[in-house]
Amino acid sequence: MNVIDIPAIDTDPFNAANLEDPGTLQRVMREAGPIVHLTRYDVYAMARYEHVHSALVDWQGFCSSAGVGFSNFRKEEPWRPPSLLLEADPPHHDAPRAVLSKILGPRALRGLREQWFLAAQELVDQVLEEPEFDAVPALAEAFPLKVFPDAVGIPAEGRENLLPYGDHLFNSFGPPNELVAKGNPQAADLSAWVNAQCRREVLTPDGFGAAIWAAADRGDLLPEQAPLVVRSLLSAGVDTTVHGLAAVLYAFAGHPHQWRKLRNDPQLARVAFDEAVRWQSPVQFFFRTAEQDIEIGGVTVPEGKKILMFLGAANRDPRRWDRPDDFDLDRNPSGHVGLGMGLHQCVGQHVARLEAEAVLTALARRVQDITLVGQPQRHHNNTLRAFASLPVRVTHS
Ligand code: HEM
Ligand code: OVM
Repeated sequence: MNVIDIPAIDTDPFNAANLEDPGTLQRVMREAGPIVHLTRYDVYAMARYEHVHSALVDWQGFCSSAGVGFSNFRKEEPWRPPSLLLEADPPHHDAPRAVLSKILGPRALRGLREQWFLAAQELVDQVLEEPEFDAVPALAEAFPLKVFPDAVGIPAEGRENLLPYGDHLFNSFGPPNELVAKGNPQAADLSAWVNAQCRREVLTPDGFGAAIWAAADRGDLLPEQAPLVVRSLLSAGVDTTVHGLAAVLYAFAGHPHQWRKLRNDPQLARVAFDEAVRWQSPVQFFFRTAEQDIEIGGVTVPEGKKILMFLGAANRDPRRWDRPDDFDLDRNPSGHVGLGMGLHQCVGQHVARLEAEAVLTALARRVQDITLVGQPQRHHNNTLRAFASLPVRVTHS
């Protein structure tokens, strides 16, 4: 089989209708075959769990160093210096990855647990003073912004730049459409601010940022790598958890029976977070680039071509998941690809889970019912399945 035999799909995954509701396109792409050709952009795409999973673990065939967005760094100048983690292959990927894995690992996070649980209780107590509120600003944004920048160790000033920077960065992994154009005028200023927060002098001595610089002192990183590794935290660590938390709050607001399960057994908080990440897939896709001509499901993708890996579609593939569209705490969501898989699997996942666990535990203590009192509003982003607003009403003790 050659290119002309690969199912062709002309739909734009990045148009407003598909960003608003990607379910139909996800199904069409899964049903069309193991790999499809998105003719509008001349890129390939995979949407079935089996194939997305195998490509994610095959870093030699499907490389990241040409960028994990639409733009091919071998042909186009990247808009910012490439990430030493996300946009790198072994052997360059190895040292930065080893450093961050340790700094963000479960053992290292033990020291933050108590603090973050207290911060979540405080925030929840304050939010519950009103019976109705918008859970996006009040919880999904407020909690990560309350704990994460402090944990990295950046100064208080300018933190309002974090979400706009992430929003533009995640848009920039898509094609150069109007969402990217809308962010372009601010991109240089936001980037300059973020880069300035990665300098050793501005970071507090006890945070993740200082730990990265200490790794450079030990020789685990080159000194010039340290600021870029700090930048990865500020790039990937905020918007993702905001929309991850929004996803789990949205899930519970629409599934009162599942909320009762969590209340009866708050230990389910972690499963709930992973199930929400599977169900919503806050990061919808990343690209890879074919390192050589590569065979997938009987067809050949030519060397150098970009391949979109539709994490959100794989996470709802009925070939892999029973009743994939149900949010259900009784299922085992492990193996979902919402945090990636293989070498690049989210190095911040323990941070994300700890944030979610803190917020859900604090809510489960006090909230009997959480229900939507208006239509949730989506925020359109080329990569993120994001929320602008989640109006909820709660009854609580
Ligand atoms: C990698 C999603 C939270 C930092 C990834 C990848 C995904 C992902 C899908 C894989 C990228 C690939 O395979 O190309 C998410 C989601 C999150 C989340 C859905 C929250 C719900 C975080 C947090 C941090 C973080 C809190 C930082 C503290 C990173 C970094 C990478 C990464 C640095 C690159 C790792 C590498 O290439 O080795 N994340 N992430 N993420 N994530 Fe996360
Ligand atoms: C990075 C980075 C940026 C965005 C996302 C991400 C989801 C990583 O700069 O390393 O992972």
